[in-house]
Amino acid sequence: MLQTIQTTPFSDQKMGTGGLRKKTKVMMQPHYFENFIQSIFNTIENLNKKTFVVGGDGRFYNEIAIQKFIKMAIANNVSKLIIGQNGLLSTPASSNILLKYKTDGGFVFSASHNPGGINGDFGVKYANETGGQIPTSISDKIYAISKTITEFKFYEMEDIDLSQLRKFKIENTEIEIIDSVKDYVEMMQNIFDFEALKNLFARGFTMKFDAFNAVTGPYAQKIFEDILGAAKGSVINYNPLPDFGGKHPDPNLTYATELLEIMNTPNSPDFGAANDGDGDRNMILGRNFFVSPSDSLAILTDYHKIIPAYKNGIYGVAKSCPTSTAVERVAKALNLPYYEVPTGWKYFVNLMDSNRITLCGEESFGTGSSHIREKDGIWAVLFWLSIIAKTGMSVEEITRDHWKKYGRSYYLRFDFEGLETEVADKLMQDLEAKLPKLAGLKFDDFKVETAHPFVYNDPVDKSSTKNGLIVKFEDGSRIVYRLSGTGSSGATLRVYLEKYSKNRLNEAPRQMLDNLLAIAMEIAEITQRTGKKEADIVT
Ligand code: G16
Repeated sequence: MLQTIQTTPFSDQKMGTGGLRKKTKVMMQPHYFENFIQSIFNTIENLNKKTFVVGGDGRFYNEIAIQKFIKMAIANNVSKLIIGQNGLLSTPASSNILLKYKTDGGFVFSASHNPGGINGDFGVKYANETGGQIPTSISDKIYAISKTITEFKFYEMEDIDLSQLRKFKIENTEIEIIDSVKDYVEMMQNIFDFEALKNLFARGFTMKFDAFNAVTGPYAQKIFEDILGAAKGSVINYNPLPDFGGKHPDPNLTYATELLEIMNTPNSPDFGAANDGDGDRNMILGRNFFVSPSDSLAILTDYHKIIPAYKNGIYGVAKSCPTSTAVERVAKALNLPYYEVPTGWKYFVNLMDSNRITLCGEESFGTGSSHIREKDGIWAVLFWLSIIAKTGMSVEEITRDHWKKYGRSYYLRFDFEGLETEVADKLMQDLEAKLPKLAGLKFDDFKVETAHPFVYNDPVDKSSTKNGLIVKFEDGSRIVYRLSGTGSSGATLRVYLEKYSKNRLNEAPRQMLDNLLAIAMEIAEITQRTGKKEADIVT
């Protein structure tokens, strides 16, 4: 039965860098989710002609959110929904389906790498027909509507069984429940040389992939174990669970403890990797060896010609501003067009759509290419496995070889979490005001060359975005300050440090960056303003 339900607006439904992300309990408030979805629907014309892809990473509230979404889509007369079996779809799989079947948008219910459960986070990622997350112009519109919304449409009915692959119609809405994994696997088979990868595993190569009990388990088991022949048990924590089995599905040195323990033993597997909750982020490990995401992007770029999909060349490459400059050196050496964009995958999308770039990546463990319009965790793993299969080198050898050729960007990110929003905003404002006075100043051995906000002028849509503050030193070292856009409460200050060396290749990053960290703390008055003497998380 169709219902129009009266509601009152919420004031906090502004999307961040990864969609709308909130504490699960905030999302569970009566009408909170419904208001947001209706606000999106209200920005879309001719819903009766639109098809949307729908899925999630399996976290707590996923099932309820999907059922609500279906009922609202029917009530809003949406033409068709393509839904992942059991409500599961990784973000990259959703982007692929969205593009492959030429649909009008996609919804992934996930708070990405943030923890799940009733005391964790929940989120909505909304992509449009580009396959990527919507531009700011649209999210601003949705936010404006969410602040004045007075009613939403709902179709009262029994929940739908999402466990069977089938196609049916309710009122005017066609619903198709599809295999969540099949199209994604086909896409990967079209990009990589699966025969070469099968041979690698046939030769006894070993790996562990940690899916953190989130959405990538079924994708990873199918690809690595069933198709490529990796030993059973190569994929750990493969079962998507509502609370991720208590794990924090953030693939980095802080949270991937189980995998790190496995990889840091003398008899470890040859290769280790992890993906985040919704499968768009990746971490790459060798035996007792970590590859920084910035280096990973540079290395993949350098080796692109060995991958069938890129063997005839790539358009260009891009990184987000805080990502290290390693990839810039590769782009220069290979004579590739190179771009630096603000943090947020959506900024890469225009560059991909206009054939300016093929590969791109971010320090925040995201790497991808124009095969879809999101970053892609399993794609990055297959790319690394392909390099190993081709060169016969280990992860560590490949990375050290890269440093020998190009020099090394020592790189770390320091996160100061749980700050009061006003304190964090004021710190950034005051720092920005101070930047012009920093040029020419000397801190220890570091002389400031330039200090300015990062401003990006999009070459395609001509929009201008300011995000982050950069202090660059004469030796090429950089400090970048930025507030996170993916938190669910309070503010997180991120401080990104980079120091380049052509010859010193074997130092511990922390040692190389300690002086710079002290300078970064001093310039932004971090301790005085936040009370924190050190970062909460270092990655
Ligand atoms: C999202 C965006 C990424 C971006 C990240 C930044 O990632 O999709 O492009 O790098 O946020 O996070 P923050 O603003 O906290 O630094 P995800 O994986 O959370 O969707």
